[in-house]
Formats: sequence, structure tokens, C-alpha cells
Amino acid sequence: MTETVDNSPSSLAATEAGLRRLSQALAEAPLVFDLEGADEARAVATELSDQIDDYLIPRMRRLDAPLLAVLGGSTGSGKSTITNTLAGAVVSKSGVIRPTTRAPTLICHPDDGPWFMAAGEEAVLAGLPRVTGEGDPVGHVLKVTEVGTMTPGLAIIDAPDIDSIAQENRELATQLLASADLWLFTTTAVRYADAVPWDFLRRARDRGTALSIIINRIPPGAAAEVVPHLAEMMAKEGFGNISVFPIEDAMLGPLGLLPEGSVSEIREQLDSLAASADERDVVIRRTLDGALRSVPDRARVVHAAAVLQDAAVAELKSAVDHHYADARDSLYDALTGGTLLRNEVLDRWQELIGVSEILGRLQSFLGRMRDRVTSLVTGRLADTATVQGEITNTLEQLVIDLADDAALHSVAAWRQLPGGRQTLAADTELERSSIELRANAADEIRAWQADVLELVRTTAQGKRNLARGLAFAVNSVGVALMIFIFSQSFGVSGAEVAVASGTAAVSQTLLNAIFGEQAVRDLANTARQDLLDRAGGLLDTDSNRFLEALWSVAGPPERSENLASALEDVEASL
Ligand SMILES: Nc1nc2c(ncn2[C@@H]2O[C@H](COP(=O)(O)OP(=O)(O)O)[C@@H](O)[C@H]2O)c(=O)[nH]1
Ligand SMILES: [Mg+2]
Repeated sequence: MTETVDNSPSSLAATEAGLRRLSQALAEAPLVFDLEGADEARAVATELSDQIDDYLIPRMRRLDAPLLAVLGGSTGSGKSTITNTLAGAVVSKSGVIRPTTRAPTLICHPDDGPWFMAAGEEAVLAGLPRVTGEGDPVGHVLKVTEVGTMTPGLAIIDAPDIDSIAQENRELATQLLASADLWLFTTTAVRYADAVPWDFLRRARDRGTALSIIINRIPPGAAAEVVPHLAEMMAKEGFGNISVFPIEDAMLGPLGLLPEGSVSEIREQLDSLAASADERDVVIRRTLDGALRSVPDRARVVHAAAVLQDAAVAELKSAVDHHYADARDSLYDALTGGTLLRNEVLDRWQELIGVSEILGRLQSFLGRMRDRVTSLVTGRLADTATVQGEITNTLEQLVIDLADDAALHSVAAWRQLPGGRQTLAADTELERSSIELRANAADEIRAWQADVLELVRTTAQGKRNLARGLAFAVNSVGVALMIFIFSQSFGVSGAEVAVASGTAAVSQTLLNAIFGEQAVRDLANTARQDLLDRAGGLLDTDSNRFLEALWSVAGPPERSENLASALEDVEASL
């Protein structure tokens, strides 16, 4: 035996705290995606998390609790029949119709009954509700039966089949074996070379679990052949000295029990264990130490799979981030490229303000009172609603197109990425922009326009000589500002380099004449930034649908880190 785990109280407390965190982290491990190794990792996570709660912590807290032996093995190998024979009564249903043992049955001396009926942190298998009495309970419960002929200090569980046709039975069998101080592994003369039992046996070997093997249904006289053969197999597999109990096939009694002689050796071993506190202690500590030492490697299997999933989640997120960042870039380009507004919009604007005439008049007014300029244009620019409507339509279509594009590209990327298809199933509407975006885009742009007009109004109010004249022309001047923004082309430096058209030039001249060049530049920057923020916000909200789908399927991000840090704590405390 290798060195035992540090049993000092402070170390035990640290181990227990670490194990609790680890169990929690395992139960929450991000293993939703069907990535390579995920199936195995899920099974290991469940088994280890259960073992920590069901067995390791209760056993560490109470080394003096009765020894628990679990009869596990293949279907029909005689576990229930042997349990009933050891109990001297039918306590567990046996039979040829599968599955028979639906809820596990625990038998113990009446003195130990309260121990196994108790709930709480010190109770073994605390997650299994207890039932007593006659009957054949079904499901995730533990039937506890007190048997007067049992020796105090040792209990036996008749477990469901490890190879049951029902998955929950197989899982329950695994869970019970992981809570055993001693495995009584039951097989038959025909079945002992099967693969499934060996998977379990190797698990016991790797963890150093105390183990005995019962070979049932040996044809009379064949024990001399079967037992050495099994012993040879076990030696080859690297098992140490293990008790093998052969049971010859015999006529069953009227209650379906084996003749007492068939189980006498098993009974002797169990009784002597129960009777000797020292012997019991050796078995209990051996299995406990082995299980504790096996924790880090098993947790690492889960951690490796969790890291893979976290990486897949990160990739999915970054694909979405990438495509929506592209959309924002395109939005920026469209709003600063000077080519957003179609010529028809500009033409209409030109019609309204009558470019050449205004330019001519402005020339003569420049440098003179600005309110005169304003009053000049007031009458002409009254009908701006149509142009404002055109601007709304253009911007609305722009935002919707960009959002549609980003959604489509994100979905296409997800289809190719690990976990992507699984996540897409959570929201079937992701392939285009959301209904909300399509419904809200125009409102958002109208709200922006209202802000631009308000900006123009407040800026004019700050200039006393403008205030009166502009009150009537806020819409016109506001639209002029919008036209100006969308007609400017910005270079990498962010400074406007050219004015796109004569129409825009008029707008600019007009605005400059009213507010002055610097103020116009400030107004344009503020208004453009506001529009970028609003439209960007719409895109962000839309991209959040992808992240919501991702979190709803894969859970919150980076949980493999919880697992890693809990694992570190446990390793440090062992
Ligand atoms: N004749 C005979 N039948 C047995 C023996 N052991 C088990 N059986 C029968 O085999 C069937 C399956 O046994 P059971 O105890 O339910 O197996 P379990 O699935 O391992 O619990 C039942 O019909 C038993 O009566 C035995 O040693 N001799
Ligand atoms: Mg059974």
C-alpha cells in the first residue's frame, strides 16, 4: 500500500471543503456540447460528484460508521438470491423477468438501522430517500430492512444490475458501488469473462477498492476449473490478493433461497469483518484512501472536457462578436463615407432650397447679420418633412440590412463551429434581424432626428441674434445639418476631406453662415455620434440574442476555471 492520506483534523477539514467545492463544480461542469470525450466526461463527472457527496464526505466524517458492502454485478447473476439467503428471508425481489431489483435494498442489524435511516451530511447516500417495510419500491430510493441475524457493524446493499437494460438502473448501480467500503462483485460461471464486469473491476483495481468476487451458478464439479481461471485472469489484470467465493449451482429452497452452505464462506468473511473493529478499519481506510487518491485524475478528465467546451463557447461568441463588429464598421463607413444618401434625396433637397439662387444671395449676405440670412431661407425651407422621411427610410433600411447580414453570417459561422448547431436549436429566429429591431429601427431614427432638431434649437438659443429668426426654421436647418453629415467624407484622421456634392456645399455654406464653422463641425460630430450610438445600440441588442442562446445552452462562461481551482484545493489538501 502507498502512503495513506493525511488524517489530521485540519487537513480533513480542508479536504472536505475542497471536495464540496469540487462536487459542486463537477455537477455544474460545462459539458453540454457533444464534443469529443464529452460522453465519458459527463459520466465521470456524475459518478465523482455523487461519490464525493454519497460516500467520501460522510465516510471521512465518520470512520466508525458501519461498513457498507455492496453486492454488484451482471444481471441475473444471483445478487438478490444471495442477499435473501444471507438475510434468511425474502427481502429483495429476485427472478428471471428483468429488471427485477428496481430499488436497491440494504440489510443491516436493527442496531444499525437508525444509522442508515438517518439523513444529513454524515449519512451515506444521503441523496437517496429511504423507505422501509414490505413491498417492492421503484425508483431512486433505498429500501432499508433490518435483519436480526446480521452482525452489527456491517450492512449489505443488493444493487441493481450494472448491465441493466434500464439506464437509470445502471447509473444507480454505479452510484452504489462508488459508495461501498467493500465490493462483493457477483458474476456467474458463464459470464465472468464479459466486458462490462471487467470495466467495473478495473475501476475498483485502479482505486484500490476492497473487493471480493462471488462466482455463482458454477456447474457441480467445475469450481476446480473456473476458480483458477478467474484467478489467472485477475493476476494478468494486475489485481492483488482477492477473495473469490465460488457458489455451486444448487436447487433453490421453497422461498427461492440458496442452501445455507452455499453462502457460509461469504457469511464468515463478513461476520469476521463486522466483529473486528481493526479489520473493519483497515478495509474502510483502504477503500477511502484509494477513492480520495483517485479524485484528481478523474476530475482532470472532466476538466479537460470542460476546457474544450469553454473554448468552443469562446469561439462561438467571438464569431458573433466579429460579425457584429463588422456591422458596426459598415455602419460607421456608411455614416461617414459621404455616399449614404441617394441622389434623389439630394435632388429633392436641392429643389427645396434652390441652390444657385440661395448661394448667390448668401454671398452678398455673408459677413453681415446672420439673422438676415436666416430669415431669407426661412420661407423657402418650410417643407422638410419629405426629406426627413427619406432620411428615415434610408437609415432604417441601412440598419436592418446590416443587422440581417450580421445575423446571417453569424448563423453560417455557428453551423461550422463545434457546439454551434446545438446552440442554434435554442433559437430558430437567429437567421435574420429580430422582429424587435425591424419594428424599432424607424422609431429610433426619428428619435435621433428629434434630437438633432433639439440640438439645433438649443445651439441657436445660445446665440441671441439667431434665436428669433431660427425658431421658424429649426426643421430646415436641422435637415441641412443631417444632409451635411451624410455628405461629408471622413478620412482615417476623422477630419472631413471633401464635400460630396453641390447640395451639401449649400448646406454647409448655409450652416456656416448661421452658426459659424467651428460650431457646425461640433454640431455635426455630436449628431453623428448620437446616430452611431443609437444604431449601434440596435445592433448590440440584436447580437445579444446569440449570446442569450449560447448561455441558455452552454451555461455561464468559463466554468472550467471553477473546476480547476477546486481541484487545486483538493490536491493541495490530500
Ligand atoms: N437454480 C438456481 N437458480 C438461481 C441461483 N442463483 C440465482 N438463481 C435464479 O436466477 C434468477 C436470477 O437471480 P437474481 O437473484 O434475481 O439475480 P440478480 O439479478 O443478480 O439479482 C432467479 O430466477 C433466481 O432464482 C442458483 O444458485 N441456482
Ligand atoms: Mg436483483
